[in-house]
Amino acid sequence: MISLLEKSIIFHVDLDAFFAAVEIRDNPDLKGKPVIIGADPKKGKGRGVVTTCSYEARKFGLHSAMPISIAYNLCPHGVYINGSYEKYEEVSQSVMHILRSYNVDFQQASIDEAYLDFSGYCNNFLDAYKIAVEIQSQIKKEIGITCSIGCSSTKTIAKIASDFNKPQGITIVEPEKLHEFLGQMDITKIPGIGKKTKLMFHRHDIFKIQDLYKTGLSNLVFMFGDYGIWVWNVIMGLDSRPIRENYNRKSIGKERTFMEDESRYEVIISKIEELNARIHTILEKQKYRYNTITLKIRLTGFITHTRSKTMKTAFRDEIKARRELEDMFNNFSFEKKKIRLIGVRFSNLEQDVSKTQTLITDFV
Ligand code: TTP
Ligand code: MG
Repeated sequence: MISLLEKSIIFHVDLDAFFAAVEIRDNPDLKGKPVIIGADPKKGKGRGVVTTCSYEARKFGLHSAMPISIAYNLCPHGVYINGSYEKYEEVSQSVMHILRSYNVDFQQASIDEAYLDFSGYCNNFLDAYKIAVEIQSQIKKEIGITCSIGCSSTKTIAKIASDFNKPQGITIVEPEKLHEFLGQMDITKIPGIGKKTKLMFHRHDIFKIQDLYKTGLSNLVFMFGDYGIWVWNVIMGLDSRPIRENYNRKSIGKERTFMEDESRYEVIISKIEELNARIHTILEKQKYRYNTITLKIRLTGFITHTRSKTMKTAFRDEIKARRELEDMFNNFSFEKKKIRLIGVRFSNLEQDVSKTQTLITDFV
């Protein structure tokens, strides 16, 4: 079946094993080795999780969000690196600069992915393929890392396509090949159908995308209401979400200097909680979600340390943030020094999507 959006040519560019790729680029000795970015594994006793890992590490079953202790047990000989978010942000900006230079509608979707609308630029999907090759080789040559590219007539299908053949893949899905491409995939390949929502479909014996096609629009609407319409539009290549530049690097934070340098755990923790709560009131009011949480600790003598954690998906959750901040603080060893100042910051802000727009998040 041919989609109504046949003429749209949308790219989704996603960097391969991004944080790990930057570390390997900067230290060629790591090439070919399982490289894991995340918390300190402390010989299997560490807390925290894997942020990402190289494809060599993935062969041992490692993946993002896996507890670092499990990762260590599966791959004790891996190279474990804490990572430097600032460096990755810088590399990300250079990549985005290259992509923006194509001067087509552009939307950065996270630190390592972006959408581009090449509809007016390419005449057909063969042209699109040539441009994809060019983008890949330019990023490789100028930045020294690789990416995978998906290309189709909607953002969602382009995203599924970029993930289809990683690393260094190019996957073009022409509208008439959509059913063939998606049919055998598990429904969780659709961004927006996760571990919980899939159960809703399983109850109706829908496991693969081809089961959704077989069910048909009217049954999907009967079963799931608006959500059924949304999923149908996705698999038919009809969800025409606009490409808009909205990735926002703004941040919001607060800090407090103690009247006297402080060492009491409860006092420091309650100050962190207070700052967290105050910032969340503002974030709530201004409808901002964030990807990165940073805790700043200044010790007596002005030595300042920061600890950050970045999540792939933006969120706004005071309790979760408090837990993350407490973890960062508990893992920080300040060797009996007193604390002069404490700060909390949320960055990589994204504004909530307007209610008038039909996005996955409206349904999930
Ligand atoms: P992803 O694109 O999800 O992963 P990736 O680039 O490491 O690997 P892939 O080849 O499968 O695309 O995320 C991009 C970067 O974002 C990743 O390198 C590390 C970071 N990240 C987090 O900080 N937290 C997370 O939960 C995830 C999934 C990623
Ligand atoms: Mg990636």
